Amino acid sequence: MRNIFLTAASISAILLAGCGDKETTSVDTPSDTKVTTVSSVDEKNTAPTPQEAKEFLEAAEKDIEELNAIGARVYWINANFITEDTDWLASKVGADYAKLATRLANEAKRFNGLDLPADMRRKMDGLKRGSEFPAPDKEGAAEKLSKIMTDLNSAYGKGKFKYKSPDPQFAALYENNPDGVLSLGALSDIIAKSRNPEELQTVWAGWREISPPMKKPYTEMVEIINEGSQELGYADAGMLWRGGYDMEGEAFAAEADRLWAQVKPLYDQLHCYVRAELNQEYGDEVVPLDGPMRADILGNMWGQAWGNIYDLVAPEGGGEGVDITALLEAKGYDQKKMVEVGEAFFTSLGFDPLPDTFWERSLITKPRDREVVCHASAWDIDDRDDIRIKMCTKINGEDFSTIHHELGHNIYQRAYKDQPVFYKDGANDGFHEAIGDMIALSITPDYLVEIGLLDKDDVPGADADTALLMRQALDKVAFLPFGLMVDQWRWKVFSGEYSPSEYNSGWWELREKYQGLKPPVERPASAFDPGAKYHIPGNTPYMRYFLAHILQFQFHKAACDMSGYEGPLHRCSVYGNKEVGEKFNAMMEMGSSKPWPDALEAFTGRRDMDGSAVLEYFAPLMTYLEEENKGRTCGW
Ligand code: X8Z
Ligand code: ZN
Repeated sequence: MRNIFLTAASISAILLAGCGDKETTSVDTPSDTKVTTVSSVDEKNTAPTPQEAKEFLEAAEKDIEELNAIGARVYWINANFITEDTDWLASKVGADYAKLATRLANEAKRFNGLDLPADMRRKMDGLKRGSEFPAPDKEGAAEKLSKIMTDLNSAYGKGKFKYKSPDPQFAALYENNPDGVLSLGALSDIIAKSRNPEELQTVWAGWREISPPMKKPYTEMVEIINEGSQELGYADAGMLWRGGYDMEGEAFAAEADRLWAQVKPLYDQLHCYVRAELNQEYGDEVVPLDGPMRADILGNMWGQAWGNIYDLVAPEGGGEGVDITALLEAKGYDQKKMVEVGEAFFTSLGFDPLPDTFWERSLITKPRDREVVCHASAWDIDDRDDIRIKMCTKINGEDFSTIHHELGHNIYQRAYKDQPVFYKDGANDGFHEAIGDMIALSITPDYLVEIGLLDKDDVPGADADTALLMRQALDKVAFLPFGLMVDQWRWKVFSGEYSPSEYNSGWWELREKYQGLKPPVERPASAFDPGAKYHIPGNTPYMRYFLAHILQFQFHKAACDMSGYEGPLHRCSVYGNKEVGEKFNAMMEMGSSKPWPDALEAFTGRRDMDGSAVLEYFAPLMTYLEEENKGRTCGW
């Protein structure tokens, strides 16, 4: 995906691939008093006219489109073939983006006092926000920033750790790889499937050996983008990021806290239950019942989604739920078939099939012979129809969901392709992340029967609801505090509340506070554990995923209501419902042309983000968890 995106709605559109989408324009216009740059337009020193504003926006749009045409392709090639040369190219084009964003932000300020039509004002405000990673307007700053960002991204993509597992279940990881140098995909397989705490700890700590060298450049990057943000009129880069939600930055931070408070009781119950179950598996030494859990025993490299330990925490006597990995294997699915089935969901809603170029140009399996950024992403190369995904897909349930996630980005990108480049973006960045996830919530047992993955006789009855919900909660509920804490950390880094010497301890302070997790082993002084999570070196803001984990349930509920469905939300699938598809498209084709509450209202009828659909979806599980946790001391 992108490395650098300019926030100016459009600019970002450019570069960003689905995994990252840029933010929308903002009504939270910073004051211009701190701007030091004198643009060429300013030099004219004449009062601008609406006609000049119109011409400026037209020229800006053209400049952005021209750079996008090159930038998107350069980033694509860099992410698909990481070499010295493609890094050089990406770094060069990133600097061009940074300079363009800075220039346009400064020039747009000339029109501040002008009474403009709302649409033109929105575009101007978007341009004035510059980019999420703004370079200060001084010689060499854009180049330096872009090189740091490119190098961080590529360093993560090339990360490896040498580890030879004695466990025969991992023998396949060493075929054609006798040295045992493992990349993230293989290390993640071990974290997902090993039940040996020593092995888990070794692999967990081993992956984190990739990131200490990132700390110095990351620190330099923070200084540069803070300076750039100050020139744009923000106190620091965190204020700039929080200002991207059609409301004051302070109000947005409060919104995030409010949403978390709504869903936290559900997380607390899940944490309590999972800790008790893992205690039974591993004993008091590994999982003490009165403190945070070890982050390496939850089936995921970052402890952000826990579905891979379902077998350890499955509710007793509640049926098995549905194991999608087993179904995919049983029916002989390959990566292409998984993507085709994802596509078919969208076409069932009335969306056009993916273009031939999607199939010709996407990357859906991990290449053996070159370095690629494996972290899944979706791309919009020409701002129109050349949409693609890039994903080192594994044949399992987790990646089946991720395919829907990525296709959601592509479908959104195509839906807003007729918007001006300024508005080729999600209503807010959480919307972009929520589209495909909302579709994946419709992967119910009945739906699986309809597409031939599950036999009719194997549809679990109502007695399996707890099991079905447990599987979902392990991924979706467990994610919520992680989704929140990543940018709580970055905001504190940007504001200086965490100094470089506190980067790692601050990370763990928040991991414990929000997730109730701790490292399995004391962290060395050199550790930079945030750097071992893609979005930190990949420089992708993360609050979007927290918002998406709220919004996708809001969308799902609205869609189910629309379809006239009356049963429990977790059994609802809107597969094949054209009315839902039409309304979904109406929201998406707005892009970021209107404040996000307008888009939310277009689909759900309400204007605020709200966690009550999450609570409704998981209500039967909450009852179960509370019952199971009776007599236990919860919390950490
Ligand atoms: O990064 C992603 C997507 C691409 S936008 C695969 N996600 C976050 C992550 O992996 O950390 C989706 C869920 C959260
Ligand atoms: Zn995404």
